Amino acid sequence: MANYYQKEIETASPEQIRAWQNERLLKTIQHVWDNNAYYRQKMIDRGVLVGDIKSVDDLWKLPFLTKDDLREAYPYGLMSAPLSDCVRIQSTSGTTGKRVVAFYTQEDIDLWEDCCARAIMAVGGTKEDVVQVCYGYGLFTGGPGLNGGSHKVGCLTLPMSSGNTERQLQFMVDLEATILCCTPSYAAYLAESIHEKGLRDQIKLKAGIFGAEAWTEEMRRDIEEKLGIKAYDIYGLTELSGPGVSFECEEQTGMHVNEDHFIVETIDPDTGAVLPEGSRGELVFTSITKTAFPLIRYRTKDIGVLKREKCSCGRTFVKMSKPMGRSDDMLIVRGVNVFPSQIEQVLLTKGLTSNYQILVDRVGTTDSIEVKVEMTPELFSDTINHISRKEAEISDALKSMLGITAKVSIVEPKSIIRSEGKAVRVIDKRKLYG
Ligand code: DLL
Repeated sequence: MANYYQKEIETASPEQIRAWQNERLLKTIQHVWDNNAYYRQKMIDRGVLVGDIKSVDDLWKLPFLTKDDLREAYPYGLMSAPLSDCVRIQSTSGTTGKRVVAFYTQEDIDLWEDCCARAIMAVGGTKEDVVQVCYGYGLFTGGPGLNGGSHKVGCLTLPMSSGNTERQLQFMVDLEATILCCTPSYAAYLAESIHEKGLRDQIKLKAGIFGAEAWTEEMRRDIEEKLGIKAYDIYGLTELSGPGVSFECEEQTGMHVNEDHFIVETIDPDTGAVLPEGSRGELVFTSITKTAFPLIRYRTKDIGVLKREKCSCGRTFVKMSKPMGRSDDMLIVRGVNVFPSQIEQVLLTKGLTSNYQILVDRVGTTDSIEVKVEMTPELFSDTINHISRKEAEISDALKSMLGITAKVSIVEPKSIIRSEGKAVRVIDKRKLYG
């Protein structure tokens, strides 16, 4: 039986959802026009006035917003409510350039937490559950978002934040946590530690809500098997609120976009043309219920596909595929596009783990790519010969997946640094040379 936080909304008819979107879009555009000089100027430059937008069908007329706009308008340029109405900021972990800062009124936080509550209930969460939140707290949205959602459902919430794995495991066992919220890479690390400490029989987890970074279906199966749970995906970004822009239901076949709060489009990343639903493209979101920091046609750089079909859970919101990788994450090696997720898929299919790292370098004018992956306990007792054969086998599989040759090195257990938040999968030394 499907479990909902706001059943009438989550299962509303497509006509009803469209009606909400039309009404809220118009309200948002008017609000932004009145309160945000930066976006108003963008509209004027594009020759669009408020009156030109009569419904969602006119969305394409509006200018895009990008992360560069957010950086340019930093810190207050895209705030659309008086400072006195704003109660919180969150920020991206951006390592280069200016950070992106998002603002929230109390109502914005409230609606965001509702989205996270929907995600928790979609995985079967009820007030009987004990939710262990080990996303980072603070500026990162993962901890605060899921924490708020868990409170709304009425779950006992463990605000662990990231790191301190020993303590995570102690609370997980002692307090009998049933739902785990963290990045998939940290979930894999926790699973590994649980096995090493022989705690598998003492944990009561039934579900995990994992997101904030790309992860493959192979990694999902690996985590599910190791922890004996169902692993669900959750997507979001700071600029749009945080986690809960979309979330997976029991069907585990893509994430329902909270369409009463966000309108989603897919566009051709090169031309900006809107693509029909079902085509692979860059995901673009328009927030339609936010006050402090509404974003119109925000380009995420995440590549995905939208599917509007009947879901067995009863939800009517459109589903987005797992983002197939950010256009930012894509490596171009010897002219070939390489996504880390493709490499992960090969490694896991070949019986290795998600403890891997991709090193890209350039010698002279030639790019080189090396994949380091840790040995599994089975391989550890194998002969050097056998390990070399395994390396060659993986290299062949990568060649057929990517079309280029990658050096594969099976390295000692525990030699690749574990991640407590978003994993760093790629070290691109070419960038160091400028
Ligand atoms: O990662 C918000 C979040 C927290 C989502 C916890 C889910 C769970 P940012 O740090 O601003 O926000 O990063 C946003 O992370 O544009 C995607 O590229 C990536 N991302 C987020 N969720 C997923 C996911 C949070 N489920 C950026 N799968 C986004 C793949 C994801 N990538």
